[in-house]
Amino acid sequence: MILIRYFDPDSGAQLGLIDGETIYNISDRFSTLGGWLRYSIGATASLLDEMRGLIAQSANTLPVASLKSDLDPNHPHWLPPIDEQDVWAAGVTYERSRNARQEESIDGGDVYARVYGAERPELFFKARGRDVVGMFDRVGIRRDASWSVPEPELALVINPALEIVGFTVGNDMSSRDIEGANPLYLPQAKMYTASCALGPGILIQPSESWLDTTIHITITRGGQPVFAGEVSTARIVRTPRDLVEHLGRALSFPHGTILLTGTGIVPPNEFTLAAEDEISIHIEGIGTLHNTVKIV
Ligand code: DO4
Ligand code: MG
Repeated sequence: MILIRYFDPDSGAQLGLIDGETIYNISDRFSTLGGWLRYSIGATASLLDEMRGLIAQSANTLPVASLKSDLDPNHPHWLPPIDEQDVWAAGVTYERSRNARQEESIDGGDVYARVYGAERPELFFKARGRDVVGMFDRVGIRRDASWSVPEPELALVINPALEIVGFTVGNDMSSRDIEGANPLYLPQAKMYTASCALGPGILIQPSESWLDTTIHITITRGGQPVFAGEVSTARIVRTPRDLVEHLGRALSFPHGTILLTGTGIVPPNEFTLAAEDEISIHIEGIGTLHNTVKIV
């Protein structure tokens, strides 16, 4: 079952559950994702049954197909599946990410080799919830970067008790030349306008294991594919609990949080994104996140 946020022209941001081709509005029970995450504390075993109960009671429904892709405020459209939360990210959790970062580093990138095998994972702040881009919105590439890539990532949805209650699709947009010049430039390579996309919705699946799935990405330019890649989540070298435990060791999340879990797909070194490129990230079992690139 997929939990979404969407915009309704008459009533603003709404929460809904998707079952089949129908959205069941649950905003009279939960007005925010933060409220839903707080409610889920200690309730993970019965969460899905309770959501099925809400679907059975919902009198307010609309077809999924009625959510427009142009984000026109006069029509219902998708919103990113985040509100009061912030987004955090883990890095160098796949061998492919470690190798690519060592290649892009002007000094050989020993730090990436060290963190890949270390007990403590790399974790960094990615975006405020209000800055996250949703389905069909535009992601940014920096105007001062020469080498920009998307990072398609499985994202964990975490409640204030650090319980993993679901998964969504994420894009950790990155400037490889800026990070490659010096790892201390990581915040500039990773945190800028429209650098984080999430969506289309949250697969409600309380779990201590990785979703056993494949992440796919396709990038098209002028209607032609210019890059495609895929990776299995079985290739992540950390466990979800390891990442969440480190994230929550000395930091609390009263509204919950979303954690990107690292990329295992890096385009070849000669590839860089351009304005108007179309990025589609599909995670089997969750959905497909579509975004267009803009320069920021
Ligand atoms: O070490 C820099 C960032 C790593 C990252 O974002 C990733 O591996 O996905
Ligand atoms: Mg990343």
